[in-house]
Amino acid sequence: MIKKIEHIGIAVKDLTHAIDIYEKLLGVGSYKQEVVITEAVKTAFFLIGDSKLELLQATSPDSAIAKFLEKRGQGFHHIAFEVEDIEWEISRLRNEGFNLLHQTAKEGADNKQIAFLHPKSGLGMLIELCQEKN
Ligand code: CMX
Repeated sequence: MIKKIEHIGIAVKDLTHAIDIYEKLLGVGSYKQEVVITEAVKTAFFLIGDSKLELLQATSPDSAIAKFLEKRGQGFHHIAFEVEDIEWEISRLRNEGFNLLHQTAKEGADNKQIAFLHPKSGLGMLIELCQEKN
């Protein structure tokens, strides 16, 4: 079951500068900053009510975020849905014909197991599935 929109990911060139802008915009500080080695990103999270924003800066030139910035520039990168059982959801979506970039869940930021769908499967939107780790 898909429970809710967990966060929206925004690709940025300079995380420190982006944190400064979003702190001013939202009137709250980032509650967590984390380097995710497996995704080659540095992230910062904001909580506004029940909603989260994730700012993402690339940590290597071949990171997904570096390629995205090169092709499309800064801005909306992905939408993440929180799911009850990520392996079950991966299998359900694969059976429905969606193109899963990960056939099994992997470690993500903010204490999550994650998997992505190809943007062509999401009508031009990159979609992340995530589940809180126990
Ligand atoms: N949203 C929408 N479209 C996107 C996209 C995005 N975030 N990223 C790439 N695309 C588009 C490309 O522009 C390209 O479009 P065209 O065919 O029209 O040119 C198309 O998707 C396919 O691109 P590609 O060249 O085949 O693949 P890329 O090398 O650009 O990689 C993707 C795209 C989605 C496969 C890769 O970015 C990926 O594996 N992403 C999942 C992992 C990830 O994004 N990690 C960072 C976030 C981690 C975190 O949240 O902590």
